[in-house]
Amino acid sequence: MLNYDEIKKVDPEIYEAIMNEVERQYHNLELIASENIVSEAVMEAAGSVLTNKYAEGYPYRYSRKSGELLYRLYGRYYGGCEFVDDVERLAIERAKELFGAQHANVQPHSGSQANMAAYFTLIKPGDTILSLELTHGGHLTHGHPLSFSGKLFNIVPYGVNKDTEQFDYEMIREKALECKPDMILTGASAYPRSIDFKKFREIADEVGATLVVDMAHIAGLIATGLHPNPIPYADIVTTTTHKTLRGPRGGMILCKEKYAQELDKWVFPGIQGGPLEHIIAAKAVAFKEALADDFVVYQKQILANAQALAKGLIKRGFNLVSDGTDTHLMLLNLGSEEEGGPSGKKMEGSLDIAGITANKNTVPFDTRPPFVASGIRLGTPAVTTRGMKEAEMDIVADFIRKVYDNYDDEEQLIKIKEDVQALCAQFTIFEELRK
Ligand code: DSN
Repeated sequence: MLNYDEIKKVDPEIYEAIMNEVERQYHNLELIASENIVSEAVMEAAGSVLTNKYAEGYPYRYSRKSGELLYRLYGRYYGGCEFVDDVERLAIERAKELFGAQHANVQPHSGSQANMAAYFTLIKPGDTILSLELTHGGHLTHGHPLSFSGKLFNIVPYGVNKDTEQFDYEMIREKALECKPDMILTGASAYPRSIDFKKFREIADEVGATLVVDMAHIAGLIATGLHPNPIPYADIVTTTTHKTLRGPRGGMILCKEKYAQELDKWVFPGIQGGPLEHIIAAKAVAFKEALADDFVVYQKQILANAQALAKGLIKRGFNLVSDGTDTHLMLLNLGSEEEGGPSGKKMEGSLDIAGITANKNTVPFDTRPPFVASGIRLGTPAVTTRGMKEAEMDIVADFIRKVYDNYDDEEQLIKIKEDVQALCAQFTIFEELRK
């Protein structure tokens, strides 16, 4: 049972901030596509005594003679690791089972660190990466000039087709033939369509590149077979564990056995020091939940809700990038500055006043800068965890239309908030904490 009595006594200021966040999460409609609400079991593991333990190293090492994986042999730089070894081994085994991978490293503190370790395993500074442009749905670590990726590697971006706003594999192939990348990177933070990893593998093979897939957003869909699995095609797959996968905030890397030792060395000691064993325990719990039969029911509902929300928005006159979605997320295209109407930034602020949490996002070929942007990204993982279904998604689409129609009218936005909160109150969370 969740209980924050000790924090209340020891540090009332932090207690107050946490309780304010509890109320915010309870009352607001959470539509940020990369967020979710973890189970109490995941939270308990994340808040456990494992936070006290140093465990630099790994719970196993390879036999020099046979190359065979041997557990519990001199893998750590600290004593007393026998129980965190159990935790990390369980997380590794469950991750491998969940995605059908040969090797898993569950130590990356984040998706960014997972990506960094993956790149360093396959390529060296100065090498060329062909990756998805940020403004077309890519991620900062896929080559933005301010990220390590853009600073250390030669980045050649690919985008979506202007007409379909979807990947055009022939266009990507031509780009690859032109720039001869050392590595091709796919996966996205704001691409609503299914990705054909087989096609990416074929392109990589044709130009002699390695292939990395960042599946962070769609990991839950992949784990349940609702999106094609990149494992058979990619040299290395990276992910976060907290999005559709519904685990704690953190990262993970999956790869073929031939990269395992090099990759592990890049995570530790290459990039990180001591692993966060309490978070690794929470990852293990989340993986167990994801291996259970009802997780596929949850993921199917995420998709059904995304379809219902997209339909509700289109019905109310909105344009969606690529006209819809195959996944948990969609992008509202609010139009350019010349067309009038709110920017992504403005709409994000108006939604916030109405109790709806979402984020501004560039749309393909956006003419506004990323911090202003012409789109809003919406996702259904968190509302689905709360228990909402298709009927509620139509109501949510209606809220969003009302916010759009009144984006500059604070009084109206506050009225909409009352309805938003009434809907959220029907799908309770954190009951014990709020008593
Ligand atoms: N920042 C994450 C997202 O919102 O998609 C990606 O890491």
